[in-house]
Amino acid sequence: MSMIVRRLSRAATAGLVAAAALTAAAHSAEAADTLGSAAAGQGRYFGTAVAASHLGESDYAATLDREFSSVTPENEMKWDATEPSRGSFTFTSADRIVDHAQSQGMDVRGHTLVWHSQLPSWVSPLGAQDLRTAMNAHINGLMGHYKGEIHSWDVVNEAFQDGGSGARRSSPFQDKLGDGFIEEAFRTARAADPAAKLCYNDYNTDGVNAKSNAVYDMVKDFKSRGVPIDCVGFQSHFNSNSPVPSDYRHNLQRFADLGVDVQITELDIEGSGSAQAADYTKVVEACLAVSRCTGMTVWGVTDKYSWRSGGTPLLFDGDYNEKPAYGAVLSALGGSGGPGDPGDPGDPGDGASCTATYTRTADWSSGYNGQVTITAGAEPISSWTATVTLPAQQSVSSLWNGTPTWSGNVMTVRPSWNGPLAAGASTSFGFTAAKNGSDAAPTVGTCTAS
Ligand code: 9MR
Repeated sequence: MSMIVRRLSRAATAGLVAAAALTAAAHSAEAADTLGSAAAGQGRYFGTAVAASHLGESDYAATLDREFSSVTPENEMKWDATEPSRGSFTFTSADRIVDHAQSQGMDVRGHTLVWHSQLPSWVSPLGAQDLRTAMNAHINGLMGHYKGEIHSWDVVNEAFQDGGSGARRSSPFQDKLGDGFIEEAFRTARAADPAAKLCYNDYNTDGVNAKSNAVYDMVKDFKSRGVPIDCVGFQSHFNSNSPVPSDYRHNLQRFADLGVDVQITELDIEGSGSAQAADYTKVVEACLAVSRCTGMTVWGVTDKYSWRSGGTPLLFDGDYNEKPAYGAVLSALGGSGGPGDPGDPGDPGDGASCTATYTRTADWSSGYNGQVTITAGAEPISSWTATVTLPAQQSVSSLWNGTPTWSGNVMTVRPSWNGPLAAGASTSFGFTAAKNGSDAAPTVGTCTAS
């Protein structure tokens, strides 16, 4: 199909798109308990990277449609996917994502037009003048096809080097066209779709460092000379080697102060439990503290499809369960998982919950010490109840950090001082039992939370 035909047919569906957006807005008004609706309450979008190949998986699509208000195609708009041979554009996979997003009233971020990676092999050998022509034609091809349909475009991606130099990264564009290729790409992009926000996007620029200083200087220069740029994307791929910087908010703010929007574009944080949740909270709070931070995008729906799946860096586990990090983000966004609203009953599958696990912490011939650890689920909880069934012969002589009531050999334990728990946080109670001839372990029943 030629690009022109596709452009006309995309434009013809615009009325349907507007209707879908209205439906989604009405839905979010009554359900302030999802990432997208909570972020909307803060005047922000909350997005995710999406792969077209997973849209047919019902749990994937259901989680995406329920929670997110923006999507970024993870690979489908890149140069190798859209113009694998010169002048021949293929939009099948990218269109699938855009069509899905529009049917759900979601925004679309375009990613990415000019990048040294995922380039088809025909690009690198081109001579300077030909490369310039090809770059502009690629920008025009993509932005023309999606004209009026993309909220923000990552026009240039990752053009600066890591390390302390603040230099531009070597790439066919840099090496043949020099520093000016970035400016040229932005000018071409503005003309191709004046309605789209034009972003520069990079990683390891999340705190103040030589690389972010170099990007800062470029944005400042662009603003002073009237080169069109509207936003800077901070990818925000974090792990123990690259933690959330302590000056993250300050860095976002100094870019915003140049007169551009800032967006968190590819957020993921390796880890688990309350530590991961706390890091996510820091990121969300930083964005909310900067009025020009217009939205956040996590780099995938579920840990199992993450580019760093081994590091479980996302908000939903491989079975699409909400992780403690999910509750933390929702809470930080002021959603109904917040500390003032634990166990929201209008939130099916997202109520207050806890788990209880048992370990024997000391053992001697006539007795033992047992410990039960209570861990809150994806929402903060105000209280918990756990049952422990002891073998018939055994008896408990003392119990600490909990309040027991007895029914036969079943003890029901409630908190003494340690009822409220943050999402993913843990407490424990302990007890001393006499074996009276039975060395068997007690069984811990279901933990209930409120
Ligand atoms: O998540 C993307 C992964 O599926 C691709 O294999 C990879 C190829 O380079 O790109 C990943 O996305 C990258 C994004 O486009 C730019 N910033 C870094 C992301 C993670 O590598």
